[in-house]
Amino acid sequence: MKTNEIMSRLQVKYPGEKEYLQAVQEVLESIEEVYNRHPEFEAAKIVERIVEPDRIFTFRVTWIDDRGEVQTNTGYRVQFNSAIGPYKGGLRFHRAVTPSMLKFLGFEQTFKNALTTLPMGGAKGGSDFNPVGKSDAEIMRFCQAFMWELWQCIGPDQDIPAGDVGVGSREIGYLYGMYKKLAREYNTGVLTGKGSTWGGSILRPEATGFGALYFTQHLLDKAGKTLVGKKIAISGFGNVAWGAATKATQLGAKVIAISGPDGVCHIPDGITPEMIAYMLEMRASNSDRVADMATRFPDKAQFTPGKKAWSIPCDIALPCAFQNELSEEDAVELKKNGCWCCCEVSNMGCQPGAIHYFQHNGVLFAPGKAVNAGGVATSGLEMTQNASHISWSAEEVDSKLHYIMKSIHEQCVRFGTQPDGTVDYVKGANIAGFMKVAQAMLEQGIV
Ligand code: 2IT
Repeated sequence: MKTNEIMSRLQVKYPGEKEYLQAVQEVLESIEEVYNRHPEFEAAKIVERIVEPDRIFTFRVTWIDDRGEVQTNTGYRVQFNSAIGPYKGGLRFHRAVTPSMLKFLGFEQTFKNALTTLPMGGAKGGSDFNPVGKSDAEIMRFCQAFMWELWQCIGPDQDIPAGDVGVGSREIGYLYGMYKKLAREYNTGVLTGKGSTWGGSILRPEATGFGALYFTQHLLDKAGKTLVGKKIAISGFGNVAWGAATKATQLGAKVIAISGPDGVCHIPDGITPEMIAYMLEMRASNSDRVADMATRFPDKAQFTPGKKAWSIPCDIALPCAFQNELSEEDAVELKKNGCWCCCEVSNMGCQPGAIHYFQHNGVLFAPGKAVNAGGVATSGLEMTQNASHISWSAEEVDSKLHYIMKSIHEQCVRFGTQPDGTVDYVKGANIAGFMKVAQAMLEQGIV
């Protein structure tokens, strides 16, 4: 296969699907060489098949806002690939959601899930519903209306959604409540990220951020460094940023910045447990404003409007917000200010130019599909607990999460070690994920 030829075909077929084409290009560039050593992949047209979702459901979601006005949004579920297990992946509620965004996320999810060591296929879904400024009652009515359509596409052995941007445990609660009413099925395994008293796994809320820091520890260890005393800049203040800030602080690092769409909060002495707890309140308020942190803790945090987390000098950058949030310009500024490591926690958080810059200027870099896989891995652990009607302790879940992140790091090293001994984590993650899915597709014939 030739990446350029496949990309040209996809560009004609899916013009304007920017995020999807970007995600596919990154994976194909990484795997081309290995792929071409396997004529059996070529014969079964694995690449042509793996870049296409199995199916996409699109549906209208109509609901009534607090003023009594009728509102209409669009809902989607992209079932991308089921070669290694049932469809699995989150739901994103954000005003910018498009089929392109969900296709990129479903494609990434397929390889990420393969890295977790657990049997899960890839999927993603969501809606262009904008949660910013919505009341709790509006969120509930929207979730119920969304599930009215979605329930027919999902099931505990078929497709298991979870949260993503704009969907946390509150939304999963409303979605699950409606699913039960419609399906008359009381198997908790249909969604993950549930509340801990009704089937949710302990540590699932923390898992993406915790897993990201465990991965970072392994990466630093391999490079002969440690987290202790390091300054960390985090973008975002949602669920993922919260988990990352919690674990980074526990492990002895200092989180000196968090950010939002309105600007950045500089926290020179490092974030405190009270401030970390306040991140949850900020997320629950649906105001999408990080400035509130500086208002609440004026002695500790200084807010600068319009600036990103990447403007604050740090050792390690952890993008935890949204795709393409870190540009090449940001990468240059980070490096100039002393940053020497970037672990991508958001899905495709770094633009291709930023990754290229990091990799060619001595900045350690690891991609989201490896770094953030602890979230979906713990969803997989939640599915296991649901299927066997048991509940594991925090210690049990944490040790399994630890083991999984170690294994993901090992897979990256195995497939990504370069002739000079350094590790290309992008290549490593993409090849490891791809080989597993491709091999499964091959063994299951032309379907
Ligand atoms: O991007 C992701 O991996 C998630 N949003 C979590 C998906 C899941 O099914 O837990």
